[in-house]
Amino acid sequence: MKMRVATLWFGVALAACGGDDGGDQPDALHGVDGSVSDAAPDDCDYTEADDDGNATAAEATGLDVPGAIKICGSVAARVPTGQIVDTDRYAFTVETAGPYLVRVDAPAGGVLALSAGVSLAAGGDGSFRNDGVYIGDHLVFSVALETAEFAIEVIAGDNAAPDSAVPYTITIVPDQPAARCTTVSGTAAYTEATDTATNTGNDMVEVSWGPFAAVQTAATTDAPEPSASALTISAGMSYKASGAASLPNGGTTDTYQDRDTYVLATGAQTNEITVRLSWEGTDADLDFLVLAVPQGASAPVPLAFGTLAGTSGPELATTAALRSTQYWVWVGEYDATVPVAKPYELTITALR
Ligand SMILES: [Ca+2]
Ligand SMILES: [Ca+2]
Ligand SMILES: [Ca+2]
Ligand SMILES: [Ca+2]
Repeated sequence: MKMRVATLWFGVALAACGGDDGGDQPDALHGVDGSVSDAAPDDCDYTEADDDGNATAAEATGLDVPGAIKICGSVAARVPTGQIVDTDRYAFTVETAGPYLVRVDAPAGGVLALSAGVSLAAGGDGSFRNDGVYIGDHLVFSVALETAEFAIEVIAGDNAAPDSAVPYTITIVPDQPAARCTTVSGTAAYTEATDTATNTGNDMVEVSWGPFAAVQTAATTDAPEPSASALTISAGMSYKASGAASLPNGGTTDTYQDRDTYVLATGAQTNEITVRLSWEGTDADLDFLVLAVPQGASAPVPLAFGTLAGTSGPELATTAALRSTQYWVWVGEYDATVPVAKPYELTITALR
């Protein structure tokens, strides 16, 4: 991970929450109506017990992985402080190092502005591991964890107190991201086609680290690859796209060389996607982002990061997504390496 730290994702929620009907939704967190119980399901391994205290001290759940964990909590109907309605932290122990898949389901959440992240329970610099943003009805992310005590932090934001508490469940299970998203043989569903002779035809986004920033290019001559039709992702299916980080490249305006942007679309039943970026050799550090399609000239909001620091692929990331919605997948070759022409392959799949 290139120096990313935990982020408050309210801007993401504003950009991404639209509901499955595709309509424009207000950006506020809305409490559920009275017909939805906020009682915890009875199959919880642990139930939130100290809502006031868990903003500062993680509740000790006594749970450990690789056994599956299910934590039940709720976003309190509290007047926000600095737009934060509720922060809930829970500690758990990792007995076996490896990748884990974290989900926060809040099907009654409506347009919750909610994020969750995993960090070392001890805190401090370098403790952050990964996070995800709530989109539609849940959030999901994969995270590699070492043997240690960790805390998962759920943050809910709004401009006013929700009408009522919003229940959620956190599940943490062992993950096999590479097996979930294996490469696809045969002809690619889409091949990069509009990068032009300068390799800047599809750049769209400049990405910098330290601190992280993603902004649209100043150029008005670039456009995303017209790949939405070929890359409409149905749940349970996998799709291949092929492209190349090529020379010449877009230069040193950011911390990447060639930058390539593709449009993908979720199918009517698809509410999360996994992206895999792979390449041959160990002489280039390729990264990708999944981005909400920006409105106008606004900065595109990243939903998932495939940005490990290293020249050995693949990069993998999983994110929640709205159904029947377009997103950008952006691929870049990181500046730290000597520029080389590097073909790559994207695999995009959906568990659900
Ligand atoms: Ca709390
Ligand atoms: Ca709470
Ligand atoms: Ca290219
Ligand atoms: Ca390009």
